[in-house]
Amino acid sequence: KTSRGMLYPRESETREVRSLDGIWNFVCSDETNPTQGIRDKWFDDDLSKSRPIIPMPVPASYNDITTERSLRDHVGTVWYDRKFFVPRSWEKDQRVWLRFGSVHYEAFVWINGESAVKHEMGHLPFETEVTHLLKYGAENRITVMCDNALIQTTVPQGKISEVANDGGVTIIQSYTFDFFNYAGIHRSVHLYTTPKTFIEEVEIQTKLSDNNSVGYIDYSVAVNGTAANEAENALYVRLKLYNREGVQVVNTTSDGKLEGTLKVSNAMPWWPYLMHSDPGYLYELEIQLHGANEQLLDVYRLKVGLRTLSWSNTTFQINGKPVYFRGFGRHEDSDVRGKGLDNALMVRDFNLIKWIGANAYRTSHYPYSEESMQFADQHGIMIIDECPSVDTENYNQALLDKHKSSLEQLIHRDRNHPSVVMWSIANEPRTGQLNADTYFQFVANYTRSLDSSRPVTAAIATPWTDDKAGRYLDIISFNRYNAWYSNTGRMDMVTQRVIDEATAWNKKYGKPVIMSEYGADTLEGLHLQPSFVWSEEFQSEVFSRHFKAFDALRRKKWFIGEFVWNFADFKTAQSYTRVGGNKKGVFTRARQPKAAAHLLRQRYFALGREV
Ligand code: GCB
Repeated sequence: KTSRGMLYPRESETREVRSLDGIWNFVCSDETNPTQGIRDKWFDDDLSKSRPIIPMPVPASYNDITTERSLRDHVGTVWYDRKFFVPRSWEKDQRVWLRFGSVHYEAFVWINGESAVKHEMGHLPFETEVTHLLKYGAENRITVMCDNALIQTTVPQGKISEVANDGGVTIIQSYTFDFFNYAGIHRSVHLYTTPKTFIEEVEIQTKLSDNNSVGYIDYSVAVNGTAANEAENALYVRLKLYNREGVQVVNTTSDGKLEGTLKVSNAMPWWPYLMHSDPGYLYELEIQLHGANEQLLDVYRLKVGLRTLSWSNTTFQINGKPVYFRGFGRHEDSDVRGKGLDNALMVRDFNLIKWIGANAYRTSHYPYSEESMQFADQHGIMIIDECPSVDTENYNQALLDKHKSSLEQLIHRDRNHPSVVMWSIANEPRTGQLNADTYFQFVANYTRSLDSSRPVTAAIATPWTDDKAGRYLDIISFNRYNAWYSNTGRMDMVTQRVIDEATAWNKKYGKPVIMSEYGADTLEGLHLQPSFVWSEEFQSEVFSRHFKAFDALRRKKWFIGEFVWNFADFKTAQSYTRVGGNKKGVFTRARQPKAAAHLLRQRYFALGREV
């Protein structure tokens, strides 16, 4: 089943948006009795009526807000609620929608005690119409139950077990992926209105003429609501395109159809950062929905970047020019708020990305906020957009269905972003396992059936000799930790091994190759000369040894990118290999540079200037 709607909530002449962000009431359920709240109908009344509540910020992960280990490590359900008013004016000729940017992992939502929506999967938005559930000109209550349990058929997978502890038994959540399983209401909660008949979906595809002087925007609009059913033929759209200076460059109507192509002369192409003096150029597309008698029904605006993607067995091109990716794997992660959306952090991160001269990142290992995707569009940062499948194993049909659903939701959400240049269908799946072959054939083909305008990749760590998934990909990405997980400390065993492995992947599949992860854990301020694991010297030296390999590889056209692991230090589950988390960041968790950042900056700017 494909999702519908999900346009980013934006105000317009016909739409209002209200945020429900703020401090909510919060209750943590008993781990051994996770369904108690459902049985006892906690959604029927204020959570604060019968039990002690803690104040909880939204958006934020709940794990690191209090000082309690039990909440940080909680497994199972937690509850949130809050009150809000809905103006009387929303009762007439409107629909009201409730939209969550993301809740990890599973969400159940009630409005005034009535079930409103359920959603499974973190990092992806969901919404529902709540027109009929609201009290207008009055106070309302929203209740959310969130469940963070990961099992073998969730994306990502995890395992739950009962283990004896000092006093009895305890529930343990285990997972193999290397980042903390933060949970809660991670992104903004919005109420927004649309007219009764409204623009439900907008899909665009852009391309440029051969000399990049003319842009084309294929658009298709889906309409829903009363008039859509009654008089579909009377509906049409008027499209106006404005350039960045606000000058209207196209104004056209669709004559009874809801799709067509706009032609933009003297086009300003969307270019990646440092590839042009004016990267990230965006137009604004205004979509007006008109009904019978030319009545204006709805207006929605969308940023559009004009660019062409093309790829072959040897290259990847934007607007006809070969692209070499230089960037990072990242995480949405920071002190206190965990994976909660934070505008200050997001803007700081983009400033650092530009400071260091990167032109790309991969949204390892799940979809990032819509706000950050918009920011990447604006700044010309290319995104390899990854679904939440990480460390996939024990392939089964239920898992496949959910994996496909995660891609459907991701592509549905992100297909209009010029910054998104590739889909990553998994990180480090166990692609040596027998069933991996057909499993990834299904996943890759499904992805192409949803969007054939972008290449498909996956970040693979299985040795190339054993891998069974690469033949279904357009671009091969591989993760490898020379001098860290293999041949620890051996600086003399990096360069040739990187060259050999990249070459072997290319030989095996005949596709372009990216090194999507390499790096070393580095404790800021630890200095050891000659370099020694965990020191700043070590990280810098590991980088330089890789740079040598990349420079040799770049002479072959098929080697198209290098991504450091990781942009910044981040939290993980507790383990003896992690000192306060994964420290492979080029920046600290507080977003300050380590020594290697300065080295990387020299390289990334030099690479950026070459094009
Ligand atoms: C990997 C994973 C990444 C880990 C990294 C590491 O291969 O893709 O999630 O954090 O290695 O540092 O171990």
